[in-house]
Amino acid sequence: MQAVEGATDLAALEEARVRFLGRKAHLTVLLRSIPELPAQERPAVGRFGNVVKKELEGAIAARRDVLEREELVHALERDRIDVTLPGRALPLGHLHLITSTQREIEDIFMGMGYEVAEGPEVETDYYNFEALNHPPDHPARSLHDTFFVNDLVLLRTHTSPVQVRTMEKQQPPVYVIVPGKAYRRDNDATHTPMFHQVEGLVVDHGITLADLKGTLETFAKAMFGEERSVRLRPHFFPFTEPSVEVDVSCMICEGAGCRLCKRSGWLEILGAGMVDPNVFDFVDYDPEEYTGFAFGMGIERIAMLKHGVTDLRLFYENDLRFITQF
Ligand code: 2U9
Repeated sequence: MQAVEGATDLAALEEARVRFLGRKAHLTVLLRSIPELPAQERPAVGRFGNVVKKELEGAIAARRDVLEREELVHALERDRIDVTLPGRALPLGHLHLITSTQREIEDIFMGMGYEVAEGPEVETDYYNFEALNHPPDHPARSLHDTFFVNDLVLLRTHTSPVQVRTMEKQQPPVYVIVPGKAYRRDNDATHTPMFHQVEGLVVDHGITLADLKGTLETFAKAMFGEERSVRLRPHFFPFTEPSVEVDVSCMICEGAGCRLCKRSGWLEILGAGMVDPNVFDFVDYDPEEYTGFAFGMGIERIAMLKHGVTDLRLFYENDLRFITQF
């Protein structure tokens, strides 16, 4: 009983059990030898031996109970988990700079009341060129500049077909911007075969070039800072007349002249113009009643100017060292 009560762990208790109740224990040997005893001694020895055995077994079971409980308490103490500790942060992705720039541009124009429209990237010659006043021999229509699927089907070279489709579906007023992918057979340091554009179209009563300039100045200030101003330079596009290229005052040198703006103080950010009346004829808008302006910008170029990215290819290499900076 002393050995059982004095056992301080389960291993010591098991040792005591083997010693006093195991196959070679005195008591076990004694009980096994009962048949060999004189007949009149057998009942007393048997009874006494079994009482001792029961008592020992009871004491061992009780002690095991106590020791197992103690062991559980220790284990719980040892393995305690602090559930209030913060978890390990999972690596979280984010929008690509092209996508976030596109959304930023969309937000600025939505703030001016524009709707966002989208359309197919695989287009017909009619929507991509003909309805946009490109003559049959325009160089953009050549196999050299455009990805053709067949004679009449192609990858859109700009998002302008969506504006044509929008005008076919609704009457003025139109205030719409069109973000999306465009495709051209170009591949060098400043051109990729696929790129992103946001174009805009406004058609309403009495729209003038002054509305165009005011709108684009509002955009340039929202995108590049309130201190910016814009200037228009004459240009040519088949779908607008007059046409302009639009510059924003350089955000690095504030117009003084630096390396980024090639000493001019100005950076080209987009093209624009008043919608050519021929384009209205294609969609059955009356050019005597309505006027409109349109503009187009490359999202990659806007993102590069705003964030000082110097190589266009970085946008498409998926190098996390670049992507995660934005
Ligand atoms: C309709 C009528 C007119 C869209 C326009 C531009 C000027 C322009 C370029 C900017 C850089 C393309 O991404 S870029 O290479 N775009 O300069 N785009 S006006 O004019 C339209 C469009 C649709 C019905």
